[in-house]
Amino acid sequence: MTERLTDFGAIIRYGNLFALEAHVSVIAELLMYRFFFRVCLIIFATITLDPHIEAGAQQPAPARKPSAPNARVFFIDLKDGATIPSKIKLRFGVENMEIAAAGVATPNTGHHHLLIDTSLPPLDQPIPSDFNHIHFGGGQTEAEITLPAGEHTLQLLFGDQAHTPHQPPVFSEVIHVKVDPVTVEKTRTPAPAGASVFLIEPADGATVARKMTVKFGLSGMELSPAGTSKPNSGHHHLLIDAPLPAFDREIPSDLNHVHFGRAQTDTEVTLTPGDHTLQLLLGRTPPSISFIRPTASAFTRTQRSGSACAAWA
Ligand SMILES: [Cu+2]
Repeated sequence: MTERLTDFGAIIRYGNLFALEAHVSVIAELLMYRFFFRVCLIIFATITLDPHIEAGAQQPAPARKPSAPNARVFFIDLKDGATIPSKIKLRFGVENMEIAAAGVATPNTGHHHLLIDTSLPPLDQPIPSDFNHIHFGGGQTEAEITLPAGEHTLQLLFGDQAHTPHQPPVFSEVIHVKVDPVTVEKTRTPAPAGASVFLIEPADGATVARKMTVKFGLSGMELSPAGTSKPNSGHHHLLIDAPLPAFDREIPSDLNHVHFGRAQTDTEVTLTPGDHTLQLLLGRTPPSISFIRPTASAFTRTQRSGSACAAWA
C-alpha cells in the first residue's frame, strides 16, 4: 500500500511536469478512490467477521455423553456405490445403543442424523439442522428422501438428547450413491390443445428399405432445440420398437429412444429385417423440463419382408 501511495505522488508530480495534469489527476483520483474503497472494505470485513469469530471461540462445548463400547450406526440395505432412484426410503440401523427421542436423557441412547453431501460437522458441538444435516429427533429409523440426479454422499451420525455427538462419536461410513436421472420426476409443461406430432414418412404399414429416412411432422407447436425455453415448443423423440415411456420422467436416451435435440425434422434409420414400430414423442429438456402431454402419433408399422437383396420401396 505504501508503495502504491508513493506511486500516486509520482504520477501527480510528473503529471504536472508534462502538462497532463487534468488527465493524470483523474487517474490519481480514481486510484485514490479505489484505495479508499479497499480500506473501507477491509474495515467492514473485520467488523463483520469479528462477532462470528468471537461467538465461535466463546461457545462452550457441551458435555458429551459417552457412547457404548462397539456402538455403530449404519444404513440398512444400502451399499456404497449404489445407483438409487431419486425418491428413496432409507433405513437406519444402530447396534449396541438404543434409540431415544431428542430430549430424553437415558444413558446409551441417541437419535439418528442424516448427513447429505456434507462431511462430519464439529463433533463437540450440536449437529447443525439444515438441508445437509437432517435430524430424526422423534427416534425415526427410516425416512423417505428425494435427491436430484447425480452423485451424492450419505452418512449417519448419532447424537444425544441435545443433538451432540457422543464421546467417542458414533457415525457410519460415507455411502456414495448415484441418482439415476430417469427416476427424477419432472414438472411437465402443458401442450396447447390440438397440438400433434406425426410421421410424414414412412406411412403406416409400409414396407421400407433397411436403411430409410424418417420424416417428422409437428402441428400446433414449434420446434426448438434442447435446452431452450421457448413456450409451446419442443423437440422430437423417435421411439423405435418401444412403448411410450413414463411421462413424468426424463425420456430415456438409448437405441430405442432417439433424441433430436437439435430440432431435426428427419433422420436416417437402419432397421433389421422384420416388423418394427416407430412412434414420435415431443419433449423438452432441462432446465425447462421434459414432457408435454403425450402428443404421440399413431403407431406406424413398418415392414420388411424376409427375402433379402430386393430393392425396398
Ligand atoms: Cu438431533
